[in-house]
Amino acid sequence: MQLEDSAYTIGRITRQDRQHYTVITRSGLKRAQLMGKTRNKSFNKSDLPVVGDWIGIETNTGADGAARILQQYPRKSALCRQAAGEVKEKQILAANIDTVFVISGLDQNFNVNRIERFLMMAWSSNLAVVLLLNKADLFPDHRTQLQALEPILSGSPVHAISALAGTATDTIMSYLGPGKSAALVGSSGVGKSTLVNQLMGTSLMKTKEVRAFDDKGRHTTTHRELCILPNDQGILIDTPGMREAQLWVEPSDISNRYSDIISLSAGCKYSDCRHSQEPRCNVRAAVAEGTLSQYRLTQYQKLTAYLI
Ligand SMILES: Nc1nc2c(ncn2[C@@H]2O[C@H](COP(=O)(O)OP(=O)(O)OP(=O)(O)O)[C@@H](O)[C@H]2O)c(=O)[nH]1
Ligand SMILES: [Zn+2]
Repeated sequence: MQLEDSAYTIGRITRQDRQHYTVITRSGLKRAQLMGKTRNKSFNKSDLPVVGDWIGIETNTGADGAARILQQYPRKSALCRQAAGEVKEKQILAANIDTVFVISGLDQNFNVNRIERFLMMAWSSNLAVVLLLNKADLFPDHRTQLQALEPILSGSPVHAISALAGTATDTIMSYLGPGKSAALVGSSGVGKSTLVNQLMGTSLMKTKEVRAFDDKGRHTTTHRELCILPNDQGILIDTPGMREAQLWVEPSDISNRYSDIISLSAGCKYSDCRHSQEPRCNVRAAVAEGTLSQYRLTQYQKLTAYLI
């Protein structure tokens, strides 16, 4: 790994527009660009730098003001999904994050299946997930929604919040802090921008020049964007509204998360047992005995259905 010297600066990508990047470095925000050579070298699109990645850029920028990206550091984690389009391809939504906040409205946006898909996207990326149910100011009684979610949460924490009323800050901050990064995902209109505005407070205005603003001067999510929260409270990566989470599931994701079911399945009569109708299924036997929950098995079966 090359260490920082006067010709070389380390930074973290805050924003990406195709091969153009904004990078936060010790000396402020810099523009950076991926060289054709690096682009072609990357066999998989998912190897290219994304928001949240740590990179090394040249300190002196070119005539166009953009520095060349010289190096990309290995990711400690990545939030993945299947890229939209015909080709089956992995897409990285955010790199080097500790937690995924899945945000849903308590209003007509509330949809258990959709929420479950977002949770599964985080689980299959091997990331901790926190579910935020927004617009609680409009739905002070949200017991029905919480009950409907009970089966799918698998122990993930859930919080009813109001981004608009500004009551969410303490909840969000309890998962963040110095050196911590989280990504915010959810469908359009659930309140992601409202929440980011709330958390960023006045410092949002300070970074105005690198943000997209709508005609009311609010922050709008048109790109994935890394926001540095004030007072060293951590980092939040905002993502544009997604209609649906298309999952990207690899065998290792399943074996990491469901090692108990995989061990149990060694005792099934058939080695390719799907643990649904097959006779002498050791996994269903564990459910019948109460040592494995039916929900956990159902989630496992749903995730395996997405295996690439
Ligand atoms: N009542 C209420 N309205 C909210 C709350 N949070 C957001 N809204 C409203 O919901 C609408 C959508 O909020 P946004 O923050 O733009 O949603 P978004 O998730 O960023 O949407 P995209 O940018 O399309 O992804 C706006 O009119 C907000 O004022 C809340 O806690 N309570
Ligand atoms: Zn079985």
